[in-house]
Amino acid sequence: MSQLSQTAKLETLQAVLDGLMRRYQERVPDVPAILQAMIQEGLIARPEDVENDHIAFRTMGVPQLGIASLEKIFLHYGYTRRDRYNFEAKKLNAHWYSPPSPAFPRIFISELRVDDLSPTAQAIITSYTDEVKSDPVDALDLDDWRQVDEFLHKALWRLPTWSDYQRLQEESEYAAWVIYNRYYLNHYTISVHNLPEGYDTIPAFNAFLERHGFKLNTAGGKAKVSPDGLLIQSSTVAEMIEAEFAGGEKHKISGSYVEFAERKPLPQFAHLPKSELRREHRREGFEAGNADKIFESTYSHQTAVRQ
Ligand code: OOG
Ligand code: NI
Repeated sequence: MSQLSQTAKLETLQAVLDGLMRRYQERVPDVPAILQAMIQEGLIARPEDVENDHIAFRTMGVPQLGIASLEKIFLHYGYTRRDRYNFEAKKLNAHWYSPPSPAFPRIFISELRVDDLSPTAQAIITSYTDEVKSDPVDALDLDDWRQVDEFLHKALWRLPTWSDYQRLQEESEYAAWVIYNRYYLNHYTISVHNLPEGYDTIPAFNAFLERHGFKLNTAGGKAKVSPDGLLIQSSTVAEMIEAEFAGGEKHKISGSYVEFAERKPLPQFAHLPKSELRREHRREGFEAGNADKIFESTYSHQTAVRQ
């Protein structure tokens, strides 16, 4: 049973999100650079004016970790589990979560189906994840934001070796990403549909980003469009981070990226003027076909343009 009132819970959630965003902005220089370009062209007055459509995490699908563990944090703060997605070729599962109030971003959590990998890759992954003996979220006081903040940014297992990282990457780029980056925020998502005209669609916003020199993920085309045409997404290619591996060896690897989302009004609200459109009037949820390509924002065939 939680001891906190609903208001105190939302304050705790806000503190956890602020902590995630602080580390994320430091690790992804594209974030402050994009916000600066948006201010410079008059799209927003302050960074806080950006609407964050959703944030995303990646996890290792082993019994004591994975979606079932990480989601407990956000369910505790009032998030609701929504649709499940299955990415056959990438061997991933995912869920999205709707927030306790529209003031908070949606959350997307995916997990690697470790059991579906080769015995060699499974042995590498479990040699790290076996260091976590029981579900670590169960040991946290979720009403204490400092405990959650520390947990989300601490090492869950020893520093990987460069050879393990490379072996995993051959078989699953996602696995390699998680073995190093763990629960660091994978991306946050700038909502474009409420921006001024000329910037409020994904094709227009992509043009703005490219004019400023940002590199977009081209997998499946720069704009990923849902079959109903109402959810359009794009993303930058992940930032390269200087990563220290076991033994002090350093290599540049994929870190996190930035996503952009346009949610068009549902057909029954399409007649409303833009000023009257609220979140509930627009396309909700996610789209497996779009997500499948957005995952590739950290894959080497995309990050090659950053090397
Ligand atoms: C998540 C990719 C999917 C979306 O909005 O559909 C996604 C990831 O790269 O971990 O973010
Ligand atoms: Ni996303």
